[in-house]
Amino acid sequence: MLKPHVVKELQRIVGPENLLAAPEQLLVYSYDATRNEALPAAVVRPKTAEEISAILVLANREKFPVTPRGAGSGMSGGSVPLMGGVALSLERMNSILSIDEQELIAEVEPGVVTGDLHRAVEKQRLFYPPDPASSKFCTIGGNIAECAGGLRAVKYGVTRDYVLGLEAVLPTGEIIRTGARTRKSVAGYDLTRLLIGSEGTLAVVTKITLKLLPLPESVRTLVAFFPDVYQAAAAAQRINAGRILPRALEIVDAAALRAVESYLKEDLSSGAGAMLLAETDGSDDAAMAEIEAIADRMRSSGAVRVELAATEEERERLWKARRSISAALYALKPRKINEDIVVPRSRIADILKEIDAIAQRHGLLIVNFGHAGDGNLHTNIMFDEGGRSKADVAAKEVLEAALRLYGSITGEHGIGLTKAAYLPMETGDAALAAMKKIKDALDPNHILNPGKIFLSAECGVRSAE
Ligand code: 2HG
Ligand code: ZN
Repeated sequence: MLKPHVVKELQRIVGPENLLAAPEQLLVYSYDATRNEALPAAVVRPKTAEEISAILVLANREKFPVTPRGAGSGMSGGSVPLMGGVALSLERMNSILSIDEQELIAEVEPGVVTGDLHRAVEKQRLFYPPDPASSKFCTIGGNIAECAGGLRAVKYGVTRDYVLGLEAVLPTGEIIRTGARTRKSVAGYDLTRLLIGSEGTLAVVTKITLKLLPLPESVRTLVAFFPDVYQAAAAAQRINAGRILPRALEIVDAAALRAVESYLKEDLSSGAGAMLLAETDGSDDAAMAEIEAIADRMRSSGAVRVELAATEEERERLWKARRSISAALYALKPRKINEDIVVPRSRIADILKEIDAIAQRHGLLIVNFGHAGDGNLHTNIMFDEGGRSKADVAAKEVLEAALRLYGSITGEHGIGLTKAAYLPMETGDAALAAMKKIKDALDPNHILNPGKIFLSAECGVRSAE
């Protein structure tokens, strides 16, 4: 509960119509794609950095938590208002402020839907490469908070590689500008990179300067089916090592294929044991030559069927299937823990074997799909209601296996609340302590997104009143 004078003050800052407190409204802002949930005491929908600054100054004075929120499509609980308090929705800050064709930059507000930005810049034959599978509904602000990766990271990198500068409000209310509007700048510490991927714990980002590229002239897409996921992984590894650079290289195992086929009610694979989806881009000739080279490698690596998408509709159909897997898996079991481990790209088959052993040992269904081009696998541990504890043990073993192979516990979804207990396994104590010092320095009262990244007991979070 917030004290009445706090509610009044919040109403004054954002306008009464932008403070929501009805139970059904609170519910809408209580969860994300992990299905974790916690009710905020109120939701505020500010329009400007100045309003956000005033909210955060008030939060420090009155000691209530503030949890920033984009579209709520996150996969690690980052926007769940774990400690109650105020959910700060950036939905009204959703303008594409400018697209500068001379400088190849765009300036946007955090609430812009990523797919809308894609379309807007593509109209001007420009290209914003980061493309999370959720691009239809996720927002740029959330992408920045988690440093989203997505389908084109293998060639083009992740969100952080396209952010030149930010405007952000620090937890104590100061409005800062980081980075520059130029391609180069090394003026002082790189606060832009510090804030990207900080999961809404160090600042609320209010404006983003993005680097754009020229839109590639041509795109070619192919799908290949394999008898099993190990052959698909071996083919992906050969492509990764083969001096060709697709812009996407996705792997999908048999269980994920079956799930998405029944979800979309279409037969993509004629019962195949795994699928690889590859895409190239560039000039007409280059995109075609590269996709043919990839098709050759798929065939010689045991693909039973290799098909080039002949039309834009066919291409769309393939990507729709890929983007639907996350939702489709709920058809297999009512609950899942979805991981986004990363391993060196030459170790994909090795990690799949380890995961298979973990699944066998615990008698669990574990589904794998994801970004084979960058070694970032979505390992989904499926379970029935009541089966959580076994799934948690298996999840920890999956993360340990990734680390043993010199990988990482998260490639693009972030630590949030779902992986907070495991972060020390990857960072070690000294690096974790350094991260906590940064948090303490910028957010001395721990009002901004408490309970995320660090286990709440460790970071001394105060709970909501
Ligand atoms: C994807 O690549 C998303 O589809 C979601 O990152 C992954 O649900 C998942 O495990
Ligand atoms: Zn992904």
